[in-house]
Amino acid sequence: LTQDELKAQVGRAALAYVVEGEIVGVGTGSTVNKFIEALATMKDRIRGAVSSSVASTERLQALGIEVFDSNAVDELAVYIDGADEIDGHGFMIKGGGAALTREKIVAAQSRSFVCIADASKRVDVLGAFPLPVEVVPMAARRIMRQFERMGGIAQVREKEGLPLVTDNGQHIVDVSGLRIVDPLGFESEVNQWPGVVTVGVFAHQRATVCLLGTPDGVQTLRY
Ligand code: DER
Repeated sequence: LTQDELKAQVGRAALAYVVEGEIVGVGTGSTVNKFIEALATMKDRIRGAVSSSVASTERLQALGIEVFDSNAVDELAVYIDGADEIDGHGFMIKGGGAALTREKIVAAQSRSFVCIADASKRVDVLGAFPLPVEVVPMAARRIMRQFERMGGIAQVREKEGLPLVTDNGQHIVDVSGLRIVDPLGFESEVNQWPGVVTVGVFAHQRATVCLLGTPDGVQTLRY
């Protein structure tokens, strides 16, 4: 099975967690794109979606699925999203797709978080994937120094030679070389550095279920 087929496999498997007649929380990324394609097959049996990015909103709307503003709904039953890494507790590194802020917002208003990922995302300790951190541009340099003081290697994410600008008009710093042994503590610590918008550690908003695509089929991990 190619990685693309593994993503399609878990994208389809996630349909089982969508509550009919309700609004579903939808994340961002190539695995979520497979879920969105699958979701279109049941679009008449859901009310619509709350989206975590402009990119996902456009894909949902192109398939005839109504997208609601996050403020228009109370709690969502389920949020479906991918991850760059997920550990044995359901703690994740996210933000590879630069949508981490809105992803964490929609995850926070959802009662359950179903992570869909291919087996390559499963790790014991978070940090091999460069940690995305959304920052207010004027604070980038100081934040990068603070990560370097903890042994990280920080760089501003670029797109076509300029700093990438997120849906929220901010920049992203990617930090490699970290070994995050206490995701809850790390997320709380970095969250309160001045200028940090969102840190891509999802520990307080961890997954409740992970559908892991493996060559032997979909593994369901619960946390
Ligand atoms: O940016 C994100 O958080 C995405 O969900 C990312 O973590 C997963 O993207 P992928 O499904 O394209 O690997």
